[in-house]
Amino acid sequence: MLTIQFGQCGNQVGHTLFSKISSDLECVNTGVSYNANYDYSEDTFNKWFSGISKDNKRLARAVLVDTEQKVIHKVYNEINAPWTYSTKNVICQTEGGCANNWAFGYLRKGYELSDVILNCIRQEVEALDHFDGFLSFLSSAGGTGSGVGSYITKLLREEYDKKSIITTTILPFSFGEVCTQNYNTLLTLAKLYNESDVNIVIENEQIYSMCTNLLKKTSTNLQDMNEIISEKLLAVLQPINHVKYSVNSLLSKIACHPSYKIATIKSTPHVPTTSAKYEPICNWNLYVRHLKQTLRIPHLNSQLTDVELKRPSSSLSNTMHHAYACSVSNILVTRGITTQEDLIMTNEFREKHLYAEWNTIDWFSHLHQNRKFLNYKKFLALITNNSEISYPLDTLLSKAWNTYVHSAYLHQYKQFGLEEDDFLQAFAVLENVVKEYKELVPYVKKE
Ligand SMILES: Nc1nc2c(ncn2[C@@H]2O[C@H](COP(=O)(O)OP(=O)(O)OP(=O)(O)O)[C@@H](O)[C@H]2O)c(=O)[nH]1
Ligand SMILES: [Mg+2]
Repeated sequence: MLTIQFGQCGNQVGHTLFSKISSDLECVNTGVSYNANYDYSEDTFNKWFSGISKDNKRLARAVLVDTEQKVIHKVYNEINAPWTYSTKNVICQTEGGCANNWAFGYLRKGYELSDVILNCIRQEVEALDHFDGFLSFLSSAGGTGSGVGSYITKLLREEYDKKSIITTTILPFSFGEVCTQNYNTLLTLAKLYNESDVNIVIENEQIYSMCTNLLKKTSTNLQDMNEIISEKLLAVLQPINHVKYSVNSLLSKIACHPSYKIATIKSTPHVPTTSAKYEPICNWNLYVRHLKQTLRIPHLNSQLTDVELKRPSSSLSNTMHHAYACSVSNILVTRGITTQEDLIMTNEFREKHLYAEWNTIDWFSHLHQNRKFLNYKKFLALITNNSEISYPLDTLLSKAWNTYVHSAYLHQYKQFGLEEDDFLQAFAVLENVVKEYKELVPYVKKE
């Protein structure tokens, strides 16, 4: 795996992710034998790091890209960590960013930086015996992550047509950030839809609510949010027991149909670090049920509180008939020790009515790792490709369209050569994605 961090958000999220991987490697109480932990550590190292630096730190297999120095300076100069980046992989311009403008990033800066970035990527890839694919981080709202990130993804698709490209896109808060964020998000999601194999979408608003509701933070900052985002990603991406589990096999399962390539990750338990020691540990099946409930959708007349923002609890009734999102596919990843008295049952996720009617094989997989993840006795993540994504995308489309019909801010994009046709194409791509997801029909048992 080669990770690529674009822009402020991409670099900050990527940095937190590597710090978490490092903490995971250093956990002492792993719950497994010395040998099992050795294998896990070795797989982790090979997956994320390219070697050891002169001063004995792990070298992240990451390429850092930004059009301004501030953030890269900050992440690159963190000296107390047991890992670091290769200086040659830091690609950074000195002027002031892409001004929250996708066109500036895509058509100007992306083009300017592309040779340097691709050379750097080639060197990393050529040094590997076995190369799985790319994992990139970017936000859709600014100009660098969204524009340069989309441009480079397009070039990677051309050059590495057989390799997997997983993008992780952070969506902005719905109100109060920058006025061009909806255009940038529209253009990014539409471009990435064509170029990447799967786009893992993370909504900042959801992550913020998880911080306030579950971690009981009085004031939540980006770092707190990045910790949750990293835990979600790593719960899925860290090594799994016994299986030769590659990025490709994950992709083929989660994005098994070319019209549905957006995934989200639900995870549990997230607990305040201050009280982590005293938090009760539930049995596996309660957590599994909790994650299944995150797929519930509200009944017509009742507002459903988002289950991911609640603590797992046995009071969540399973007897009532709920409506569930229609999934293309789901993968459940569980991490921790199981016992005869506390086995993991996944029947609930195998129920056919949760899945699209055409999906008759391989709609659900369960992967497990005995070795504890970070310091969690048990940790679970559900990577899901389901119809619920149509709601935030629909909201985004109508906001972007409202601005577009008034021709607001369009001149900022036109000055870099982005035309109205390009906008209309992006609208068409994303509208089609929304339509496909809305039209998913769950399997119904025939009499
Ligand atoms: N979760 C999270 N979101 C972030 C972080 N930093 C910025 N964002 C979000 O990213 C969006 C802004 O994009 P940036 O990543 O700052 O922009 P950029 O890619 O550097 O592009 P320019 O600065 O315009 O060149 C907003 O929606 C922010 O909420 C972060 O560390 N974590
Ligand atoms: Mg920036």
